[in-house]
Amino acid sequence: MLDRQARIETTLQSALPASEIAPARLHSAMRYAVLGAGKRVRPLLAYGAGELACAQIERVDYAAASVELIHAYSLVHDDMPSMDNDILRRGRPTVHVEFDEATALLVGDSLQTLAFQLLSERAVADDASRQLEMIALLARASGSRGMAGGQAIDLESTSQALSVPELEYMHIHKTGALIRASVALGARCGGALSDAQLHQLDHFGKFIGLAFQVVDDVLDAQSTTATLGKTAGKDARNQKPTYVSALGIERSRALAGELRDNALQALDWLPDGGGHLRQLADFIVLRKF
Ligand code: GRG
Repeated sequence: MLDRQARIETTLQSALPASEIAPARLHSAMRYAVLGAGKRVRPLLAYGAGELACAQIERVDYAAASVELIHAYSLVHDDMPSMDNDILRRGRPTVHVEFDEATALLVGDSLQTLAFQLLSERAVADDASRQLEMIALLARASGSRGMAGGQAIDLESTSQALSVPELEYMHIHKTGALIRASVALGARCGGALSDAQLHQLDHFGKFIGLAFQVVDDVLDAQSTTATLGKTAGKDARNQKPTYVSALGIERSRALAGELRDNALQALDWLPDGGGHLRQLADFIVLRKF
């Protein structure tokens, strides 16, 4: 993990425009939003899937970076006053606090387009049609039928008691779609997996994406702001429907374990039993921040 985290840091460093390049304030803010913090879960998943597909790691670098850029953009916009209105992210002031709101908006826009620039300009796949498939995959996962749509449902759901299937629907989109896309993109950087294996890997991505969010809900309820590096206890304060509000802590933890088990079962069909993805599934479910 440390090796891959260092790799993605280097890739992101070089992909982001230097702070001195005009417009310097925007570029500084983009670098502030992306570099030096974050668990890099999505890139780690892309590297894990790329390994199974025997992908050249240089290809996975850019696919992984594109997903992390989309993730970073979503955090910047999510923290803004018109959405979650938060002042702390990754242990630091949020982008609109450190810079200003207009800059934060532009940071999100620019990170999103940089993601698609990387995925289209760099050689990330065996051929052009596979590369186009990857671009479409990331677009679908990020847009109104994926992450942004999930965020819209989240915003509409404040103060409402959602059922577990409704929560699942929201989270599969808001958080799950990009995690699932990370696995799918990494796997498409190489050519070693059959369609059936890609399908199994997609099951893994779907289950682990949902498990990630269930754990996130538990951490928000149980952990501290210092440990998380973001404001804890926010869901209850903002009357957000979560797995914890629907099921309680213990049943939410049990659900995360079941989702992890389902994810691991899907990996049984893959080379090396899924390799590092097995350990990443444990990291996602057992993490403390
Ligand atoms: C604004 C279009 C738009 C979408 C926002 C993902 C999202 C949608 C908002 C983030 C809000 C949030 C806290 C969601 C819970 C799950 C989540 C994405 C947590 C943060 O991800 P981590 O834990 O963060 O991977 P780091 O900082 O480690 O990268």
